[in-house]
Amino acid sequence: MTFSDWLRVDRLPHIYCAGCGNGTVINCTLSAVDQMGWKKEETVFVSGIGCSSRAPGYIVTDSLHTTHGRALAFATGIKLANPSLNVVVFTGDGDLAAIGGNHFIHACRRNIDITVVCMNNMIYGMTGGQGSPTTPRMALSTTTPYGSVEPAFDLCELAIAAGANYVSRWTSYHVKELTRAILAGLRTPGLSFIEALVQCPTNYGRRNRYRQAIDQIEYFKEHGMLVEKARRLREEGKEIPPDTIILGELARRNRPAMGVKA
Ligand SMILES: Cc1ncc(C[n+]2csc(CCOP(=O)(O)OP(=O)(O)O)c2C)c(N)n1
Ligand code: SF4
Repeated sequence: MTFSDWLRVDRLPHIYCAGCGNGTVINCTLSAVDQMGWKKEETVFVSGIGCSSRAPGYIVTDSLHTTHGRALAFATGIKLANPSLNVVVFTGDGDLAAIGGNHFIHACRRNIDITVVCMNNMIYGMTGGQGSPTTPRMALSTTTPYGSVEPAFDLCELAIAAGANYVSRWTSYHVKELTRAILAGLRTPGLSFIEALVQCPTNYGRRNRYRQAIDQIEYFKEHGMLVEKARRLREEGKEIPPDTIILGELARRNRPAMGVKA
């Protein structure tokens, strides 16, 4: 099989805007799932609400497109009721860290054996571009027309602090690395969290100097720094520019996990 065998082609065309980064993340995830050799009838995709959360609707397996922010609560229920299922969650930064923030930290604390792929476009895309918990300082959105004054969450640091077994960050530019990271997450027992920064040309890019999708992808390429290099620079007492995106595997450990297959 290839990743395209997992797509529900009768649901096409999809709702995504031209240049949206979400499709890249869906492809990377399906490629990783395909490499696991999982059966479709043993795999479930779960999501909340948002552009990112529309992803399970395009995949042939059983899926739950739930209420906003509650994907992890539903995923927890599926996994605890039937641990033999492979459960993958698609979510957005608003879905995961705003309305769903409480579910996020507790799913990590419980270390439930699911893989969570967050398409972080730093905005509420579906509802027209409101600021989210990951909107960078001074970024423009419909709710921060003079620039966001709030500090943004680092989703990966949050997942690590809360107890997830595997945590990694890449972007829609880093297709091979992102696919490998998702594969590593699928293989790791316990909660795996993969953050994928994605461009949203419609509601983030055009308000923040990235008029074309490629402009934001180039930003990801130029501002990404491997975590190993960032650690080395810190050890040497050197400064890391504040807009640096730290990339790579940020945590891999073996805390006791819930819902692991027998
Ligand atoms: C309980 C509830 N509150 C608010 C909404 C409206 N709503 C739909 S999607 C969304 C935000 C989506 O943002 P994000 O999760 O980051 O996904 P994106 O669309 O950016 O991929 C909101 C607030 C809703 N559907 N349900
Ligand atoms: S609004 Fe943004 S996130 Fe939503 S489909 Fe369009 S480009 Fe993608």
